Amino acid sequence: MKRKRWMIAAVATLAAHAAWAADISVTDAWARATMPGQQVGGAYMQIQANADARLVGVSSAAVPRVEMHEMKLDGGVMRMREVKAIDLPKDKTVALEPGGFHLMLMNLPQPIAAGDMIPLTLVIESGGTRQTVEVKAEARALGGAMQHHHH
Ligand SMILES: [Cu+2]
Repeated sequence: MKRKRWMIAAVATLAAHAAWAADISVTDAWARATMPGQQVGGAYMQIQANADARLVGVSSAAVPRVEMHEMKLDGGVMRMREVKAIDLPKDKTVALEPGGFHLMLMNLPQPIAAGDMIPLTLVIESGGTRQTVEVKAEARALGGAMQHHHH
Protein backbone atom coordinates (compact mmCIF):
# COMPACT_ATOMS: atom_id res chain seq x y z
CA MET A 1 0.00 0.00 0.00
CA LYS A 2 2.87 2.30 0.77
CA ARG A 3 4.12 1.89 -2.78
CA LYS A 4 0.81 2.91 -4.31
CA ARG A 5 0.72 6.07 -2.25
CA TRP A 6 4.15 7.03 -3.44
CA MET A 7 3.05 6.72 -7.05
CA ILE A 8 0.11 9.02 -6.51
CA ALA A 9 2.48 11.57 -5.04
CA ALA A 10 4.68 11.31 -8.13
CA VAL A 11 1.75 11.96 -10.44
CA ALA A 12 0.70 14.95 -8.41
CA THR A 13 4.21 16.37 -8.76
CA LEU A 14 4.10 16.03 -12.53
CA ALA A 15 0.77 17.81 -12.68
CA ALA A 16 2.18 20.65 -10.58
CA HIS A 17 5.09 21.04 -12.97
CA ALA A 18 2.78 21.18 -15.95
CA ALA A 19 0.80 23.93 -14.27
CA TRP A 20 3.98 25.94 -13.78
CA ALA A 21 5.20 25.64 -17.35
CA ALA A 22 4.75 28.92 -19.16
CA ASP A 23 2.74 29.19 -22.31
CA ILE A 24 5.25 30.19 -24.96
CA SER A 25 4.31 31.55 -28.32
CA VAL A 26 6.87 31.99 -31.05
CA THR A 27 6.03 33.89 -34.19
CA ASP A 28 7.80 35.05 -37.33
CA ALA A 29 10.76 32.66 -36.95
CA TRP A 30 13.19 33.08 -39.82
CA ALA A 31 16.82 32.49 -40.67
CA ARG A 32 19.09 34.35 -43.01
CA ALA A 33 20.13 32.53 -46.16
CA THR A 34 23.93 32.26 -46.41
CA MET A 35 26.57 32.45 -49.12
CA PRO A 36 28.58 29.33 -50.03
CA GLY A 37 31.53 29.03 -47.65
CA GLN A 38 29.90 31.17 -44.99
CA GLN A 39 30.34 29.44 -41.64
CA VAL A 40 27.71 31.22 -39.59
CA GLY A 41 24.14 32.31 -40.04
CA GLY A 42 21.56 34.14 -37.99
CA ALA A 43 18.07 33.20 -36.85
CA TYR A 44 15.40 35.54 -35.56
CA MET A 45 11.91 35.37 -34.07
CA GLN A 46 9.45 36.94 -31.67
CA ILE A 47 8.88 35.15 -28.37
CA GLN A 48 6.13 35.77 -25.88
CA ALA A 49 5.64 33.99 -22.54
CA ASN A 50 2.59 34.23 -20.26
CA ALA A 51 4.85 34.02 -17.19
CA ASP A 52 8.30 35.36 -16.43
CA ALA A 53 10.68 33.05 -18.26
CA ARG A 54 14.15 32.88 -19.70
CA LEU A 55 15.50 31.42 -22.89
CA VAL A 56 18.48 29.44 -21.57
CA GLY A 57 19.61 27.41 -24.55
CA VAL A 58 18.99 26.63 -28.20
CA SER A 59 19.96 23.63 -30.26
CA SER A 60 19.21 22.39 -33.76
CA ALA A 61 19.16 19.04 -35.50
CA ALA A 62 20.54 20.77 -38.61
CA VAL A 63 23.28 22.95 -37.12
CA PRO A 64 26.15 21.71 -34.91
CA ARG A 65 26.00 24.64 -32.51
CA VAL A 66 23.58 27.48 -31.83
CA GLU A 67 24.61 30.46 -29.71
CA MET A 68 22.55 33.28 -28.26
CA HIS A 69 24.07 36.66 -29.06
CA GLU A 70 23.39 40.26 -28.30
CA MET A 71 24.39 43.19 -30.51
CA LYS A 72 24.84 46.53 -28.86
CA LEU A 73 26.03 49.92 -29.91
CA ASP A 74 29.22 50.53 -27.93
CA GLY A 75 30.92 53.88 -28.51
CA GLY A 76 29.48 54.09 -32.02
CA VAL A 77 30.51 50.56 -32.92
CA MET A 78 28.16 47.60 -33.09
CA ARG A 79 29.58 44.83 -30.95
CA MET A 80 28.33 41.30 -30.52
CA ARG A 81 28.68 39.07 -27.51
CA GLU A 82 27.40 35.68 -26.48
CA VAL A 83 24.81 35.67 -23.71
CA LYS A 84 23.89 32.81 -21.37
CA ALA A 85 20.21 33.61 -21.30
CA ILE A 86 17.62 35.99 -22.71
CA ASP A 87 14.94 37.27 -20.36
CA LEU A 88 11.33 36.79 -21.45
CA PRO A 89 9.26 39.02 -19.15
CA LYS A 90 5.63 38.02 -18.66
CA ASP A 91 3.37 39.01 -21.58
CA LYS A 92 6.08 41.02 -23.29
CA THR A 93 7.03 40.23 -26.86
CA VAL A 94 10.79 39.82 -27.03
CA ALA A 95 12.20 40.26 -30.49
CA LEU A 96 15.27 38.37 -31.63
CA GLU A 97 16.23 40.52 -34.59
CA PRO A 98 19.18 41.83 -36.58
CA GLY A 99 20.90 44.46 -34.44
CA GLY A 100 19.62 43.09 -31.11
CA PHE A 101 19.37 39.66 -29.54
CA HIS A 102 19.69 36.94 -32.12
CA LEU A 103 20.58 33.31 -32.57
CA MET A 104 23.87 32.47 -34.24
CA LEU A 105 23.99 29.27 -36.23
CA MET A 106 27.62 28.13 -35.94
CA ASN A 107 29.75 25.80 -38.10
CA LEU A 108 27.14 25.42 -40.81
CA PRO A 109 27.64 22.09 -42.59
CA GLN A 110 26.15 23.56 -45.79
CA PRO A 111 24.79 26.91 -46.94
CA ILE A 112 21.28 27.87 -45.91
CA ALA A 113 19.14 28.47 -48.98
CA ALA A 114 16.01 30.60 -49.13
CA GLY A 115 13.02 28.42 -48.31
CA ASP A 116 14.98 25.99 -46.09
CA MET A 117 13.25 25.21 -42.82
CA ILE A 118 15.75 25.25 -39.96
CA PRO A 119 14.53 23.27 -36.94
CA LEU A 120 15.34 24.92 -33.62
CA THR A 121 14.75 23.63 -30.11
CA LEU A 122 14.40 26.41 -27.56
CA VAL A 123 15.01 25.56 -23.91
CA ILE A 124 12.92 27.85 -21.74
CA GLU A 125 13.10 28.08 -17.97
CA SER A 126 10.22 29.37 -15.92
CA GLY A 127 9.09 28.86 -12.33
CA GLY A 128 11.98 26.46 -11.72
CA THR A 129 11.05 24.16 -14.60
CA ARG A 130 12.50 23.77 -18.03
CA GLN A 131 10.52 23.10 -21.15
CA THR A 132 11.46 22.83 -24.78
CA VAL A 133 9.72 24.56 -27.65
CA GLU A 134 10.20 23.33 -31.21
CA VAL A 135 10.40 26.04 -33.83
CA LYS A 136 10.97 25.99 -37.58
CA ALA A 137 12.70 29.05 -38.97
CA GLU A 138 12.16 29.65 -42.67
CA ALA A 139 15.23 30.90 -44.50
CA ARG A 140 14.94 34.19 -46.35
CA ALA A 141 17.26 35.42 -49.05
CA LEU A 142 19.94 38.00 -48.36
CA GLY A 143 19.44 41.54 -49.52
CA GLY A 144 17.04 44.32 -48.80
CA ALA A 145 17.36 46.83 -46.03
CA MET A 146 18.46 44.47 -43.27
CA GLN A 147 21.92 43.60 -44.57
CA HIS A 148 23.81 45.59 -41.92
CA HIS A 149 24.26 42.58 -39.67
CA HIS A 150 27.91 41.78 -40.38
CA HIS A 151 30.18 39.27 -38.71
CU1 LIG B 1 25.81 37.01 -33.67
